[in-house]
Amino acid sequence: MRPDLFEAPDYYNLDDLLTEEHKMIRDAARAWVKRDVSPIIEQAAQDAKFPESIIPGLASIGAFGPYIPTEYGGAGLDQISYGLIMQEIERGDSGVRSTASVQSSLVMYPIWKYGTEEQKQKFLPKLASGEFMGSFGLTEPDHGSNPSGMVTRFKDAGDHVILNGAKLWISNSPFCDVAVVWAKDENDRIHGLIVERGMEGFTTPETHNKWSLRASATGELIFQDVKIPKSNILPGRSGLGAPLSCLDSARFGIAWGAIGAAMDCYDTALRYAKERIQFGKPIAAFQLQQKKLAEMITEITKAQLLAWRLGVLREEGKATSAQISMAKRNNVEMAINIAREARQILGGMGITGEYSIMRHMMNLESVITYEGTHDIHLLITGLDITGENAFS
Ligand code: TGC
Ligand code: FAD
Repeated sequence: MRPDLFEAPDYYNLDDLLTEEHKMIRDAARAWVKRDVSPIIEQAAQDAKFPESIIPGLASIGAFGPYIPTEYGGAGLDQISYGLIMQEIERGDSGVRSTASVQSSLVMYPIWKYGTEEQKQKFLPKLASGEFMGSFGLTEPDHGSNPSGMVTRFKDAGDHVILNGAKLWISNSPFCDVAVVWAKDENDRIHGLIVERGMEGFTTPETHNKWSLRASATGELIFQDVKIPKSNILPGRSGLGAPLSCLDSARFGIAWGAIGAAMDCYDTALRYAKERIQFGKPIAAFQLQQKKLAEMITEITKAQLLAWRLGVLREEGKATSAQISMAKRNNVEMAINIAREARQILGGMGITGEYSIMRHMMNLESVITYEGTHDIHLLITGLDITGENAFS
């Protein structure tokens, strides 16, 4: 891959809306991605291998638990800082952002929100430092968009419970130390359980042959009569709302992250268009290419404004789940469209690993599907504005 020459677009001077601290955090994440992610990420994607060497770096920029209080090892930052960190990481690669999203919003968040003090002390500092890596098991082979139908179950057995079932499409599963798993009790009520590697009957086979998120490890979580101490059940909330509240936090991060992928594609295409000569002039001089680039920067700017406003609302505790859905849906679609257009601007070069665009484009096919598909987010908005439930 070529040297990373990324320069972030800021067409509407959105930096003016950020504090000095926001900019400092953003710039530190940006510098780390340029130094430690860009040089290795193409090879990692080609090899379909998560680059575990970047785990300490992710921890050092505050990507593991940006908004988790410092007393538990988190960075104690606000929601805009969290968003900016996700934006910068996904500028490098959506798979790396996935690892950070899962660790922060889907593992640390539920332990922090719904765990006991003992669970928080035991797991959060190690997850924040990257000593422990986590995964989140909601999706099952037969229950993706409809997690309420899950069949993974546990039974009371005195001082412990016995867990049986399987989760599919689980980011970080092949190397996770702990998994926050959602399962039904004997009364059909959903609870979160902390499953630890080494527990007998717990296995995490990797899913191979993905054409998307190749630098992120995806796999299964399989439970065959796994004995889980009752002290590993999250007591603070039960029901589907518990995992869905974690998704709110992760979807918020994706709404910002997708902007990073789009910015990288736009910046690459703009630079290429100015340098590539055809018919005696730079292709940037042709109206057809200008249309593509002008539309890209317009869509990126709109997405930046949406994400920033959502960050303010979330910080004030006012953001609704439906508002988060809208931003996730809009910004991921924006990014995937930009990746496709940017790929065309590079012509044949666009399909190679010399440039990041095709990798972003393939990654975004997962991003538009996980954390609620594009369709599901549209239906969430539909329900919110009409009051009519079109899911089932
Ligand atoms: P529904 O009846 O609407 O809701 C059940 C209960 O949950 C409450 N609720 C929420 N609570 C918090 N946050 C939200 N976003 C919530 N949405 C709903 C709701 O109020 C209700 O509470 P209560 O107290 O009345 O019981 O549930 P439903 O079964 O009709 O489903 C609704 C639907 C389809 C929107 C939901 O199931 C959904 O979002 N499906 C998509 C599944 C999904 O997003 N899976 C993601 C798996 S994790 C992942 O993909 C990680 S990718 C790795 C990475 O991030 O990088
Ligand atoms: P389905 O639910 O079977 O959907 C198939 C199609 O039907 C979609 O187009 C969908 O939009 C449509 N559809 C479904 N229901 C409706 C409806 N009511 N109305 C209209 N259309 C509908 N999950 C986790 O729990 N943890 C993870 O860490 C995780 N990581 C992932 C990593 C990757 C790379 C991928 C690809 C997925 C990951 N997922 C994870 C799972 C992800 O959340 C699911 O793939 C997603 O929720 C969709 O579920 P599904 O794939 O079963 O598709």
